[in-house]
Amino acid sequence: MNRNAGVAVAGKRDMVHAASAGRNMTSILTEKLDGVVRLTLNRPDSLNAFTDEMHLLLRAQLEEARDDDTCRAILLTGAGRGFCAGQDLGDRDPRKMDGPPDLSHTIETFYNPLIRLIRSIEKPVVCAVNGVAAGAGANIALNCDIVFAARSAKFIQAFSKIGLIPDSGGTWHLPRLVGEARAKALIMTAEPLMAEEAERIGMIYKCVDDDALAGEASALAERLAKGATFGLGLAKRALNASSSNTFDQQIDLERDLQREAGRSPDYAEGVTAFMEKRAPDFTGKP
Ligand code: LHQ
Repeated sequence: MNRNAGVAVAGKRDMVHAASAGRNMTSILTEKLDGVVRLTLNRPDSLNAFTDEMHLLLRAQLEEARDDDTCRAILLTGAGRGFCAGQDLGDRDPRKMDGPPDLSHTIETFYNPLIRLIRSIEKPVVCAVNGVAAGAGANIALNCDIVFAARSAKFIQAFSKIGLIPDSGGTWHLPRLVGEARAKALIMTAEPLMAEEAERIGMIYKCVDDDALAGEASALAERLAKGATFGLGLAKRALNASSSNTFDQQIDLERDLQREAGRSPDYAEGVTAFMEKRAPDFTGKP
């Protein structure tokens, strides 16, 4: 059993906000500390399975973090023993419907906007997978920039067990991250993949001991938040574009983005600090 209860926040909090999803339920916790906005999926009794309301709250919090100049990195994690079990199936139970559901509506309204948003935010998005990540929960994690997972966590492409195909970018990320052979097997068998193996095959950045997850993920997010975050955002833009660009298009894009990066105060500060043999003091400003 995973002993993590999400990523705990130590020290002084700049802001603590609990986004309420009604009926005394607080489905997204938002905390800001040292330039990092930490968003915690918080429906632990359902392993943080997504409701529509939770989607809207998470999206709103992400948009706020995106637009907040003092937020320079985002950390996503889950409360309790799971990270996220994907869609709350109780909310999409065909027995409660008049006819066959149109799941494309759910994807279009909730999952795709969330996935696109995370990918488009030009700030590092770190994910701390504190326990099981199943269905869309697994693929939302893989859509983040840097993924840590607790040793007890597992990733399950659970979709095939209920007759669905992977969504939330799973069919895009998985073959790129782990190769087509492994992607097909994970998708078709829905077998759990333990965090250690996920790291070994390159699906995630790092598997860490359960007790170390909160500290390691927070430390990296805080370190990135103090870094040259304007440049990190441009690097994310370049990486996002690389999969659909030709080599020539990509190196042209690198040229253009490097022009922007080179004009930033962080470049001036980085080189000055190097020459003066001192630590840089980056602002992340364009
Ligand atoms: C849940 C869920 C859950 C509700 C655990 N919903 N309650 C997009 C488009 C539109 C519709 C469909 O979906 C999608 C995207 C998707 O994400 S499809 C995939 C949906 N997710 C799944 O199929 C995973 C379902 N869950 C599981 O297979 C297991 O719960 C896993 C393997 C994640 C964890 O197993 P255990 O550790 O044995 O925990 P558990 O099964 O006992 O779950 C704990 C509780 O959480 C339990 O409630 P209870 O009241 O009995 O304690 C579950 O019912 C509830 N829960 N997942 N997705």
